[in-house]
Formats: sequence, C-alpha cells, structure tokens
Amino acid sequence: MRPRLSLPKPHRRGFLTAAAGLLGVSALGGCERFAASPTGRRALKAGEDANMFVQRLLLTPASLAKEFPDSQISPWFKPNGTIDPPDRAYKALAARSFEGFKLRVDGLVERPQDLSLADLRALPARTQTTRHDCVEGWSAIGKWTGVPLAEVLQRAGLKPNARYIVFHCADTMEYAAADENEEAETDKTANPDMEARPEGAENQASDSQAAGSEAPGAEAEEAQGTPIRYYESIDLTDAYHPQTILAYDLNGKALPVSNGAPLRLRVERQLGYKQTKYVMRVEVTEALKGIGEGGGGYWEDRGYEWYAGI
Ligand SMILES: Nc1nc2c(c(=O)[nH]1)N[C@H]1C(S)=C(S)[C@@H](COP(=O)(O)O)O[C@H]1N2
Ligand SMILES: [Mo]
Repeated sequence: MRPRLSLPKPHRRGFLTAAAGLLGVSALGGCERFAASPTGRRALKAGEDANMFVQRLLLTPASLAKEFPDSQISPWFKPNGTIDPPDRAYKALAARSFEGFKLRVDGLVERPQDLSLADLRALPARTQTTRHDCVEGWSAIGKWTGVPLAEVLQRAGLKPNARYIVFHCADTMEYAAADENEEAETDKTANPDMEARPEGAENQASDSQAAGSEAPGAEAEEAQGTPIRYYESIDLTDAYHPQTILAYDLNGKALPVSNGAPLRLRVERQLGYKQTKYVMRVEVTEALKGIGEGGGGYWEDRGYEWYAGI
C-alpha cells in the first residue's frame, strides 16, 4: 500500500521557504500588519499547514496498530507468564473483587494520584480490538477497554524532566538473594526461554493452587528473599499514543485474573511482554537506570529488547 501522506512537492517546498523568509521580514515590519495583508495570511496559513504536516507525520494511520472486527476475536485469550499472582497483598485485593484497589501514580508528577477502579472507569474510555503477539510465537486477538494512559498522566501532570513511564506490578517473579553477591548477579543473565521461569517462582499458579491457594504469609515471603515483581517501562511517545491504554475490560467483561486483573497495560505496537499485567503503580522517571537492573523491564534485564516493536 502506498503511504497516504507524500512529501511536499518541490514547488511547495519553495513556497514554504519563501513564506518563512517573508515571516522573518515581517518581524521587523510588524506582525499584525503582515498578518492583515493578503500575502501574510497566505504565508501564515502555509506555516499552519507545515506544522500540521509535521504533526500528522508523527501520527499517520500506519503508526496505529491494526484493529480488527469483533468477528475475529479469539474465543480464548491464552494467559501467559504469571496467571495468578501468589502475593499476599494481591490475593487480599482479589478476594474482595479489587474493591480496595488504588492505582498509584507518582514520581515526576505535579499531583500524585491514587485512583480506584471507579475513578478509572469514570475517565474517558477507549475500546480497541487488537492482536497480541508473544515472543514465544503465539498470538491472540482481544477487545480491550480501558482509560488512555494519556488521560491518567494529564491528571497527574508531568514535570518537565519526565521521560519514561514505569509500571510496577503485583506479581513476584523470583526472590533476590538476601545478600547481593556475585552468584546472584550471574543468575540474572539473559534467559533465552521465557517459559523457563527461575526456580522457586516457576509455575506460580499451580504452586499456590497446590498449596490450597493460600498465599504465604509476610514472614514466609520475606524468608525467601526480596521479591522481584514484574516491571516494565515505555517512553513518552508510546505513553501518549492513542492506543496506549490501561485496560480493565477484556471482550466486554471485567479483566480476568489470568489476563491481568484489575488493570493491565496495552501498548499495541509492541510485543507481549510489554503488555504489563497486574499494574499497581505508574511511576514517572527521568531515566531507567534506577529501575531493576536498568534495562527497563523484568525481561529486558534478562536479555530482551526494551523497544519490542512488532
Ligand atoms: N505482571 C506481568 N505482566 C506480564 C507478564 C507477567 O508474567 N507478569 N507476562 C507478559 C507476557 S510474556 C505476555 S505474552 C503477556 C501475556 O498476557 P496474557 O496473560 O493476557 O495473555 O503478559 C505480559 N505481561
Ligand atoms: Mo510473552
């Protein structure tokens, strides 16, 4: 398919240059007088067109992930990674249908937020039916409804040095050794197989189910070391993309626990592991170096790409 936007024709480029020159001259002669003249109006209009052209380049239809008709929705959206967080705090929230859930929004923001699900549902919503692609080689099409991340960030107000949005999750992936020794470091090298979970965190769902779905107490959790919970990050371009949402519904129903209840990120132009489930906290930062090992995400710190473009 040919791109819908083409570069300006040479003669139009020439006109823009001439218009810019005129605008420069007009600064000396008085802007108002210039704007009132027929030439001035034309030149200003050209400036506006050029501005719109540049803005639209950043947001062409091609930059939107494909959206599908409802008829193509997968009958089952395969859950992957953590499917039932074993963490005590999460279990307590889930037991009460996430009634006490509050999404924390903090870091480099003017107004830190604590948003309940009712708060989030009261904000403008977006629904999109998209295809999820996991690096493991499977895909599923789901219809997501949620609040655009931009809406949440706008409420919080970003500070000028804000560069990244970090998502902190409820689910423990593994426990860090109590003393940060060399051995622990070498354990954190790239894991070529995402399904090969670290010992101890492996197959959390069945572990906790086998244990009568009783999550370990705080002491038991601590005894295993410091929990490393799933984390991810995106830049501001993706954060403000219209299809970047914090989803609370899947296929018209409240998100199931297995797919990330009560809230999960959809950042549609990237791979599955960026689609952060069980989001508890959105932190705005200037850099990624203080987050985990500095790679920007749990799997990034184990060798995966930070920008996981599809
Ligand atoms: N919190 C959290 N988010 C996560 C994961 C996880 O283990 N924990 N797995 C990731 C991976 S690899 C994929 S493919 C998708 C799976 O989403 P699904 O369970 O809705 O299919 O979630 C991503 N987000
Ligand atoms: Mo994945």
